This record gives sequence, C-alpha cells and structure tokens, in this order.
Amino acid sequence: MNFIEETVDILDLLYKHNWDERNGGNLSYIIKEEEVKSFLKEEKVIRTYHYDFDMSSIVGKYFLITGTGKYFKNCKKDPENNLGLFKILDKNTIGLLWGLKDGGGPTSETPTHLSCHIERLKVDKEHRLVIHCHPTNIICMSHIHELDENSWTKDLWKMQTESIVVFPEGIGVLPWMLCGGTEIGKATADKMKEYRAVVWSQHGLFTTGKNLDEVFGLIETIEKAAEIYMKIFDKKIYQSISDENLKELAKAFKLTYKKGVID
Ligand code: 2HA
Ligand code: ZN
Repeated sequence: MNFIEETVDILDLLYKHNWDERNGGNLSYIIKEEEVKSFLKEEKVIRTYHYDFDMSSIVGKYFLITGTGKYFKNCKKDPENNLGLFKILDKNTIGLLWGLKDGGGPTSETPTHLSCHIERLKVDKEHRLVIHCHPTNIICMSHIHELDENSWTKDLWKMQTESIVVFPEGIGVLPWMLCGGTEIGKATADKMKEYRAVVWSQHGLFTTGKNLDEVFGLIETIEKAAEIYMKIFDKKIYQSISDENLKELAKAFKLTYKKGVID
C-alpha cells in the first residue's frame, strides 16, 4: 500500500467512528522524499498558498493534507479530489504538487497543523503526523470538566489502566478559541512542546505522532477514557485506580510520566 492508500483507510475509520462528521476534522502527514519520488513522475507546482507564520524549519518537506470543506467520508473513494500533496516552498509558501483536483485548497486548519509539525519535530525526530478530529466524549467532557490540564490528565489516567501507558505525558487543554487561524495555531503548537494531544474545548482534539497507527491509537485511547468518564462521573463510585496504582503502572512500564499530577 502506498501512503495515500494507508491514509485514506485511517480517514475512513475516523469517519466510521463518528469522530469526523460532515467536513469535520483534518489530517497532515509528512511524506518521505523517496515516497514522493516513486509516486510523482515529475514535481510541478499546480497552485501556491501563503501563510503569515515562519515555516523556515520545514522548507523542502512534503505533506499530504486534507482539503478544506472536504468530507472524510469521501476520501477513500476519491483521494485525488479530497487530499493534496504539498511541498513547503519557502518560509511563507506551500505549493500543491498533486490532488485537490477540483481546485480546492488545503484545510482551514493548515496554520495549526504546520505549527504543530514545527514544534513536534523539535522534540521528536521521528514525528510525522497531525490529526484533528471531533470525538464526542472529549467534546462532552470539555463542557462539564474544569479546564485544568493536570485535573484532565488525572481523571483520564484513572478511567482505565491503559491511559497512563499510552499518554504518560498527559493531555493539553485549550479553552474555546476561534478555529481556523494562526492564533489558535500558535496556542496549540505551544502545548505540543509538552503533549502529543491537545483538547480544543467544545470542538475536538489535536493529536500528533510518528505514524497512522500510533496517532489513531492515541485518539482511540483518549476518547475511550473520556467515554468511561462520561458514563460514570455522576454515579456512585465504589472503587477506582488510586494514585499508588498509577505509580505502580509507571514503574512496571518504565514510564516517564507528567510530574505534578499524582505526586
Ligand atoms: O475542517 O474540523 O476545525 C473542519 C474542522 C475545522
Ligand atoms: Zn474541527
């Protein structure tokens, strides 16, 4: 399978999980030069797009990016209209090399995506992927839970044994902000210095990682913890995972976990 086939499989799964209704959600994936070379006969810039933030550190890199207004539901049957392959041409310009055949542009959240890539590459050389989606229980939780990150992290860790193992660094949380611009992009990227997952209150989730399986797995695990939270938070609790249990897990799995949450 090539990178397009692998990506549309994941977009399809995200849609089927009900995390990307209508045109909700977007994805951007760093594609290796050799993969681009074997996919495109020649590199020709079809259209360019300009952004007012500094992309110097990623100039020359290739990105597969979902299109603005496009539906994840349709990506698998028609990748060439719904996705675009871009190259970062200079510090403010990206060029379309393939896709978005009907003339569309990259996702409105492109500033946030590229800002997150820039930050994650500073802390993880293997980083390649950003996925934004609208998982129901994460959105629910952002209505009824205080926005403090340590408190979110602790509650999600305590919902199921796997949470601290999958996201030991915890979860970032932003209050409601206007989406689609460079300001929310900066705020999200700033959180990405520390976290691979950031909640956009009353909107959804931004997640990052090395590959499609890792990021999809991160979304599944976080959303499942939020689902358990929503099912039990107002019930009488008889027993739960204690701070001591979380420390036992951290020791057994040799986790470097976020300090200040359980100690
Ligand atoms: O592109 O999800 O945040 C649709 C969105 C915007
Ligand atoms: Zn969104």
